Amino acid sequence: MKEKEGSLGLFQQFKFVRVLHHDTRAKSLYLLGTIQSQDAIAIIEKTAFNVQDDLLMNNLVASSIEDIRMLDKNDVYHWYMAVMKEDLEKLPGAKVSLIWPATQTHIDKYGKQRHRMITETPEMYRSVLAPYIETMKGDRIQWVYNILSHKVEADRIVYENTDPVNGFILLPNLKWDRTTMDALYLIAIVHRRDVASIRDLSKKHIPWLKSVQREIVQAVTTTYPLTETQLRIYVHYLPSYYHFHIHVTNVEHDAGDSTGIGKAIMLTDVISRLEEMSDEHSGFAKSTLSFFLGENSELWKNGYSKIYKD
Ligand code: M7G
Repeated sequence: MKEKEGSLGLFQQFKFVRVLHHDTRAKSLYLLGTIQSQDAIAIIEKTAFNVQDDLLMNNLVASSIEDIRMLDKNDVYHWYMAVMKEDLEKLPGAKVSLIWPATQTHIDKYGKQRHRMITETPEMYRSVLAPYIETMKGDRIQWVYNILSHKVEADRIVYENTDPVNGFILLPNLKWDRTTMDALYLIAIVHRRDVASIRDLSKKHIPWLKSVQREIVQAVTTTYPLTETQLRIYVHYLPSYYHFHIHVTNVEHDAGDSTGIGKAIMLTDVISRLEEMSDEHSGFAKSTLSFFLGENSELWKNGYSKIYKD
């Protein structure tokens, strides 16, 4: 195993404990282990084909299949198992992520679990979610502050508007391999710290949201070979991290639950819902919002399960 940037040591120390989840459709594996007696999560996923690579597309079979064995054939149908060529720079076979030290919230998030649909009224938001959000600030979003202060990932920034109120940083999501254009996945993290989720958005934020959307489109379309209509720009409710951020993916990318109903809301829909609100002071704090929630989460176990009681 070869590793760059000095993190090989961490993987070598990973002691397997149990499989948290095996997603056969996304071809990814979530493992719980320990490193130096602290919990660690390793996420291993097979990479998508890089269809932008001309060489690969010109002769996919000759250039990328190293070995092949026929399983069977029937009429015009032939099927095989194959060994694909791999190369760490141009054709990496897998993307691996490590969360260490991992908290119980991380373990709950990545473990296989059943889900519930929550219909959250403004009152439920105030009594259950708002106090929970307070516990999810600080250390839990240190990675966000590290990005905003250019401490880490600074060389990856695609675009930045440095204004402390209206500005944001656009950079690759850690889920993107930074190569496969069909799987493009960026994230825009706002500089202001007074918006934890869409619940904090009201009509006064409309001009700001519109300018953020405009700047994202401008930055992405000038940096990558994509047009505005090839982008899916959306937010999560519920997000995992309570500092306002916007997801930007290639519309072709299947981001699984991330784009699912009950979690993803298009930014343009957020803006137009705000525009339709009649009262100048109204916003999402007064809306009823529905979302799905994992049964392993604290928010279900110590929050919404007590309200639903079923
Ligand atoms: P979310 O809606 O709060 O969470 O989005 P979820 O989509 O995981 O439910 C946060 C997004 O930020 C996710 O898509 C993460 O993949 C991405 N992300 C998380 N971390 C810890 C990092 C990081 O350190 N760097 C970058 N670039 N992206 C991250």
